[in-house]
Amino acid sequence: MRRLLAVFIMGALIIGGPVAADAQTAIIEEDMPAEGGFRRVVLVSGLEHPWGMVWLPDGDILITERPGRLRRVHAGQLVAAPIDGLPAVFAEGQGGLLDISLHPRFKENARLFLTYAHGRGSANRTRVATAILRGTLLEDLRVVFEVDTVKSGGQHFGSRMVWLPDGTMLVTIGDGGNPPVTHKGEWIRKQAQNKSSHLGKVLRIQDDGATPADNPFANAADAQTAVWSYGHRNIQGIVFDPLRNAVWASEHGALGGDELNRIQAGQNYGWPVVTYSREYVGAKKISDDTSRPGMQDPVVVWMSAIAPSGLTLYTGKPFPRWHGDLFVGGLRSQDIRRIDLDGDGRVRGQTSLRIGHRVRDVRQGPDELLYVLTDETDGSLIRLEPVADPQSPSAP
Ligand SMILES: [Ca+2]
Repeated sequence: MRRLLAVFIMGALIIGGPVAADAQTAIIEEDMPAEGGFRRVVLVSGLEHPWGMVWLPDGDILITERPGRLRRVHAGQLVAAPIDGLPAVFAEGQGGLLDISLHPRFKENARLFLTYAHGRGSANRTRVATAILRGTLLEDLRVVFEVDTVKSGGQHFGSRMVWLPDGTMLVTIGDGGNPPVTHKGEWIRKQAQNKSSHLGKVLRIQDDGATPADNPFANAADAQTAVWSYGHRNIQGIVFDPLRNAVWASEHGALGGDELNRIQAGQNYGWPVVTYSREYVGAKKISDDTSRPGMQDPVVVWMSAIAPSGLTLYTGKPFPRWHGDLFVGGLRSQDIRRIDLDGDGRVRGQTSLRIGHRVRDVRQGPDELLYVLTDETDGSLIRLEPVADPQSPSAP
């Protein structure tokens, strides 16, 4: 990559022990060079804080709006009436109706899944619900999972969903919020290290909300059985990578210290014991340590926060240069970061797809183009389409 301004630090130098050859962290200190070869086409506008999207088998798109509505895009047009039958949501701060996902056997059962914030300002939590989509209506709405630990305030609900090839689902849950939010007399964010709380975790559940018997802590006395990985602050991007049989997640830090992690079952990703982040108030270091034995180092750290939300792996043909790369949405950076990966998942470089709006979600559509949701009162669905790019070796 041209002008890759990243510092690669060998994990061995930090933790002093044997590490795998690929145990390194790309620490991004500066803006990345702009990626070319695409144009932005606004397909739909007038979406109020859109958060997640999914394609139906007929090509229609369902889009969640954080205030609590589910919208349908049919034949390229936003259907005026929202879908009926949605659950009531706690729509304050970062809360509301959040992610959406189709059951792996949607064609047979018409089941979709929603995550949302439930409750009130003084007591709320993330829920996962499922319902059957019939035309303009959700039927048989059922809550299949809810976070065990009740929190206050409007921060850190997570909550992206992704299905694994075995038919189980990963769902991301935030740490409960920044100081001064407390739980049992200490900062609630410490719950990210407490395996007996769902806060600050990636969870693995079945489609009925039960926990699979082969979860890493299924038989541990001191853990919630749904825990898949822990030590997370707030993950709003997760994707399964079939090319490398890996799970990737983008995670909000506090002031600086946003992360991309390769998520492995049973592992501790450090928050808030190890982190590059600083406190919002006073910019004080949250920890003196950025790495410790027994904790997983991030693959990428953004020292100037991009505020990552939405993550996808590009596997299409229209952008051959991007094949096998990760695309990370940035709310604060108002761009999408292309993480150029080699076949083993090592970072080769990073570029910026300038969007000019807060990016809440980025996905690959069935037409193998990239689709973007912008987090605004008048938010948009944008499609990225290829154009001739002089940088591309295949360009004329
Ligand atoms: Ca971490």
